[in-house]
Amino acid sequence: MILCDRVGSQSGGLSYRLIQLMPVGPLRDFIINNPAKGKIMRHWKSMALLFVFTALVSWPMLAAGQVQGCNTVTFEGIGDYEAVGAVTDGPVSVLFGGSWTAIIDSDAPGGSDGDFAHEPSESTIAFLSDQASTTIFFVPAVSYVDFWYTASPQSLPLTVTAFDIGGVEVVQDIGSTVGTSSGGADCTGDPNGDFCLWDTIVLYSPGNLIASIQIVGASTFDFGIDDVRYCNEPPVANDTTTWGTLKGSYR
Ligand SMILES: [Ca+2]
Ligand SMILES: [Ca+2]
Ligand SMILES: [Ca+2]
Repeated sequence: MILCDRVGSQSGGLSYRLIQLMPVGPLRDFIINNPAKGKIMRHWKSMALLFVFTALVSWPMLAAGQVQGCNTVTFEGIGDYEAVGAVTDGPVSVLFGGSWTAIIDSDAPGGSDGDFAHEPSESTIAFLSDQASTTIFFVPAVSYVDFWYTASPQSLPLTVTAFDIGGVEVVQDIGSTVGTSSGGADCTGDPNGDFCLWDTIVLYSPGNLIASIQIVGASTFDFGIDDVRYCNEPPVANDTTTWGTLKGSYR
């Protein structure tokens, strides 16, 4: 609501009119509601940002086919307890809601109290510091998303749902692997870290329909994610031929 107030105070300026032009859906909600983006919007860069987002969302046929191969958000390089924010690598921007926060392993330089181990890409992962803004957007939309997660038993099952640009559910996956040694996972730290066992979530919806995803824990949000990979087509595995057999076999 911060951005909404600020935009409103501009008495119908260009930023406000651009937002109104965007299709109603989760991306529009993100720009309006995300506090981190609200700060950005106060500056002149907001104009360029809005033009890019509006163009990408308004011309999906143009955007489709621009993604070649896959890209991965590793969270490396983001500071301890810094908001993840927007990550652009190639033609797709991945926008993490303001609740997504980077955290560095306590065993690694720059880390403080990251209580995890054996992260897929050392030594930074992301977790939800609260539940205020938890959606992850892909602009433009993609066909395939996978990522690694580690979770406490209280957070399981993790329900991961993908939505199209209109907010309609397109595909869902469930994570049920206990990731903490204190919760019974057969793993140790590196040398420290209770969250030490990782498993994968895979979402596939042909036709570049995945515009956003939501990750919801059962009774808590005590989980972390790493290596969020996104593609226009499922990655080719070593000796598998369909995406359904990829899970747990291609990494
Ligand atoms: Ca560790
Ligand atoms: Ca580590
Ligand atoms: Ca990482």
